[in-house]
This record gives sequence, C-alpha cells and structure tokens, in this order.
Amino acid sequence: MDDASDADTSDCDRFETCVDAAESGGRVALDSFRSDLVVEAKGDDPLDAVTAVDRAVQDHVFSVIGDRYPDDAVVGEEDDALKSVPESGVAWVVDPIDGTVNYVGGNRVWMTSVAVCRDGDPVAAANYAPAVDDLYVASDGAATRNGEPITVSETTDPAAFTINPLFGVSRPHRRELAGVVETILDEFGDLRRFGCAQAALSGVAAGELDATVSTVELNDWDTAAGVHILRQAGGRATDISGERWRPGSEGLIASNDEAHEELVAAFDAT
Ligand code: 2AM
Ligand code: CA
Repeated sequence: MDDASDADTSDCDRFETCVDAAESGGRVALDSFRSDLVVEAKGDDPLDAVTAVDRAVQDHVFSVIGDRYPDDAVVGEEDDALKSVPESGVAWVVDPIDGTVNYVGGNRVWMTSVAVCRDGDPVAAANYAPAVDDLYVASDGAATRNGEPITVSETTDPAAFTINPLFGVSRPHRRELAGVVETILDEFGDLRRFGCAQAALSGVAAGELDATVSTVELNDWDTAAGVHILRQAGGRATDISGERWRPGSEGLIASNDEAHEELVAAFDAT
C-alpha cells in the first residue's frame, strides 16, 4: 500500500472515532446543561468563561481518542493540551464546548467539536449540538447533518447574503467586530451572531447561512472541524486575503463560494 492510500484508510478509521468522541463528549456536557454551574472567568473579562464541565468533556474526548490512538497529538482549548495544530503528522483538535457563554446561560447554541488534521489540514470532522441533537460530520468528499447529505446555499446576490461574524469578546476583537457588522449591513443582506463559531461554520455548510467571517486569527479548535465540513459540502474557506485557509491563518472567510471574491474585497479592507 502506498503512503497516500495508507493515510486514506487511517483517516477513514479516525473519522469513526471522531464522531464517537464528539457525540459522547456532547452527551457528557448535556447532562449538566441548565443545571447550577460554577463559572470561572479565565482572565479579566467576565465573558471569557470556563466551567468544570468544559474540562470534564475535554478529558472524556481525549480519553476516547487516547484509547484508540495513543500516539496522536491532541490540541484542545482547556488546560495544558497543545494550543495549535502542528505542521506535520496527525493531530486531533477538540473544543469540548464551543459557545461556553451560551451553554452557561442555558441557550441551546453550543457544540462539542472534534477534527482530525493531517499535516496541518483538516481531513475528518464532527460537530455535535447536543441541546438540539444536530450532528454535522464530514470525512472525505461527503458532509451530512443527522445522516442526510448537506450542501451550501445557492444564494448568489451579495445583497441577499446572511453572514455570521466570528469574534471573541476581547477589546481588539470588539473593535474589529464593529467594523465587520457595519460592512455586513452596508454591503450585504443580514447578520446573525451565534456566539459559537462551529455552529456558524456548520450552518454555512448546510445552507442555513451564506457566509461567516472573521478578520482576526481564531483558535484552531473554533474553526478546523467546521472548515472541513464546509469544504466537503461545496463551500470555500480562505484567509482574509483570499488564500486557502489553514490552521493559524489570519482571518477566515467561509462561504457558499457564490460571491467569495466580493466578500474578500469587502472584509480585507475593513
Ligand atoms: P468558546 O465559546 O469556545 O470560547 C464567540 O462568538 C465565539 O468566539 C465562540 O466560538 C467562542 O468560543 C469564540 N471565542 C471566545 N473568545 C475568543 C477569543 N479570545 N479568541 C477567539 N475566539 C474566541
Ligand atoms: Ca470552548
């Protein structure tokens, strides 16, 4: 077997583990959803929050991965896991709860996200939204929502585009967000802000939204899985200047690929 097909076969095997890890991790989080939670601020910002559930879910997901692939690298938001995807080899990228502020508030828009990257590129992904029981997954060439094939929207007119801006809550992010919101309202259709980057990317993949945009560098656990699902559903993901998106890219423009140049032109200038 040559190296390429060897990688294909093992990516296929890892896909099953990826889905198991996201679904079972999401169920761990669901057990404590809308219960009394102790919320810790990670830094000075009260909206940059973490709970014991975030850590318990990451531990669970890492143990599912580690039982089957003990030698693979693991990247994760919490504790002392790796914080970015290595350039070479296989790496798992885990966000135990994407949308922690929603989770803590009892809002249903949050996901457990697991991606597999090979040499820096995502090759398999699962995003599970337990509170609404929506599972978005993609392996090689096929993306599904709850087992049904999905494709991006067919919207072509930028004035009809619904766009989700992806930003955190830090001061620099807020300033950039203000400019992006203005551009969306001036030059495109409408906006949504879910507070969960993986839900936005999964939504573009399934045609629920037309695009999602960030002008800042996001964390790999907020993006890798959703970018892979979007690409397998026929969408396009680039950095802010229109180059193919990779973990660590500056900015992210993810769309149905019907007006991608217009999006890059509008947001690169923001
Ligand atoms: P989290 O819930 O895992 O923290 C909020 O709109 C989105 O941005 C969520 O996906 C959130 O992920 C993420 N986010 C929050 N703070 C961030 C930061 N400082 N940098 C990048 N992304 C952030
Ligand atoms: Ca998180």
